[in-house]
Amino acid sequence: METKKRIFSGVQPSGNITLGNYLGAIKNWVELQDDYECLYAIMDMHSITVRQDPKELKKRTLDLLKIYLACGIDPEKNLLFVQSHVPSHAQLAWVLNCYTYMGELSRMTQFKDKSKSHADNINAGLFTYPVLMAADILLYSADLVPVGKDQMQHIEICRDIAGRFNAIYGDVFKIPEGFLPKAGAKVMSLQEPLKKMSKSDPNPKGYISILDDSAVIAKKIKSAVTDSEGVVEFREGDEAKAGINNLMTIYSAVTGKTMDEITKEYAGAGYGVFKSDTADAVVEHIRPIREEYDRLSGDKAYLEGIFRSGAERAEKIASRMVSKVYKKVGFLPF
Ligand code: AQP
Repeated sequence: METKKRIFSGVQPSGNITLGNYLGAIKNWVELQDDYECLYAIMDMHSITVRQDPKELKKRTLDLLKIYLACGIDPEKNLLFVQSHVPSHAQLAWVLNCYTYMGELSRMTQFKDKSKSHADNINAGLFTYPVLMAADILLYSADLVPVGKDQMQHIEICRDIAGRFNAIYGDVFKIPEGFLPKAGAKVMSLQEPLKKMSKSDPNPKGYISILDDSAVIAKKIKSAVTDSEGVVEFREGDEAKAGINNLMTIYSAVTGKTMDEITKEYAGAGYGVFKSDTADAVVEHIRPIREEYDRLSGDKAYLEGIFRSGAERAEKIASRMVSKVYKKVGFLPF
């Protein structure tokens, strides 16, 4: 029997899950769950590289599990767990830290961006974030890692670290591949369309949260920054069109229409109509997610069962890899 390829991915519970997180990652995961063996984690350890309110973090962790389920991730088919419940992540990350260079980490765009936006807290964890991410992936010998474009640089460094380790100790780690969605790989801020949409954006008008209500979504899309040309046309790389390119990306991702089809549909129509239809399409797309999320909110025991069994099953796989790595580097077994 042919064994399925393995997938690992995750999202940090560091804010309100955005349409960017959904289109760039979670929506894609749902499409992959039948053809791959999938592990989807809630990356709480990553999230504390930026200060979090402990109460909020706890709440958001459970909320994110509900979002995974509400988006259609089936807990019977996939392994769902919380990163901090599986100690192997921290254990492997430490070893990999010793096989990662300061120079390569200092080139990471996310580190540079977050050092600017959190200038009062440039901590070592923020710097070594990609090493923990490499551990997350390599622990499970994942073949593929579905991510948005912003995370591709971290996949590259993960591949470099794994290759370096393998060159010294033999074939220990599987070298993973990044996997981008067809549409929505990079959703931009609605207010600053040259910046990516982020859940930690201090301006909530810049992002759409999966849990925003319909009126809020419509208002945010209607006030999205565009240009004065009034032509609904996708022009890759044209900074002046960044706002409209972004809205077209969103519209295309939720309706499945191509850019050409959208351009034809809105020829001569102007931005008002297009924005209004985009808002409707997003609201309709999100509505069932929101409803399922609300339904799940009343079932704490069910959620707890999922993350408990997920952690046990994940640790079983991950601890085998940690033992192998410990042996390779020469730690005394006990
Ligand atoms: N704007 C985006 N467009 C497409 N994909 C995106 N992703 C994030 N933003 C976009 C993808 O979502 C997944 C989870 O991301 P994460 O939570 O691990 O961290 P992130 O990439 O740093 O996401 P945020 O929203 O920007 O979080 P904060 O503000 O906390 O840093 C990843 O697959 C990512 O590619």
